[in-house]
Amino acid sequence: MSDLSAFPITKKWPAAHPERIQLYSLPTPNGVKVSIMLEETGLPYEPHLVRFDTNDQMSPEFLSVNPNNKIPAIIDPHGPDGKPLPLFESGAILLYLADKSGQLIPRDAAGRYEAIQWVMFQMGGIGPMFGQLGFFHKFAGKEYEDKRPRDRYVAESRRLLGVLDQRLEGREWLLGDTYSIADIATFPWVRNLIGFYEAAELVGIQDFANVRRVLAAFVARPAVARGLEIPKRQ
Ligand SMILES: N[C@@H](CCC(=O)N[C@@H](CS)C(=O)NCC(=O)O)C(=O)O
Repeated sequence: MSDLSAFPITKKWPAAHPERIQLYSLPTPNGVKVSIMLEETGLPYEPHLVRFDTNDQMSPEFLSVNPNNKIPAIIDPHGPDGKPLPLFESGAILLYLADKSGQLIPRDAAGRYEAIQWVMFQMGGIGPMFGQLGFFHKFAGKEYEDKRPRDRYVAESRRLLGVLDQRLEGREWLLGDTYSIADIATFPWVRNLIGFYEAAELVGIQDFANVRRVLAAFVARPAVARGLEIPKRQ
């Protein structure tokens, strides 16, 4: 039986199954990357809901695992050398779970770096830029009279969608025939941009047929459909 009692986060979110990976998350585009990955790989895990309406992400218990106060975070009770491993940053978690499960990342070195490259492209480009577009288009920033910040993020998001679209030309997934963590990192953000952020028209999503095709294939996967709803909102 694993003992996670040394982790303060387990006081606020007790582990009913401490031998399973503990997931602290909310179904946002960054959060669902990890629940989708866990559903795809079949690794046993226990999800815990981190509520933003009560600022759970700012609690000392959550900060003890992620000092950057952002979901998702995990604790793997059986990390490297059999010791518990706490981890934050969705890209790092995807890589870790791919290595742990031996799934969704190519085994050859060149393929592995190609996957990492596209995960980094999402983490450094798509996530931050689409996120800013959401702020200026849908949230508090939409009240700003000066539309230049919004327009900058629209232009940058369109540019990034163009890069993705070109990459997907003649390919089933970002790495070709192989579905991978690169797709799991990327497509929750594309879905969010045109769904929750209601920015489909603003970014001209019609111009990106390959992106739309792969997004449709992504959301049709049963593990993706399950992961998008985990942890359950209360
Ligand atoms: N680079 C981080 C970003 C995580 C992130 O921005 N999470 C958002 C939800 S999508 C969050 O927790 N926001 C809460 C806050 O900023 O207080 C990752 O990919 O894990």
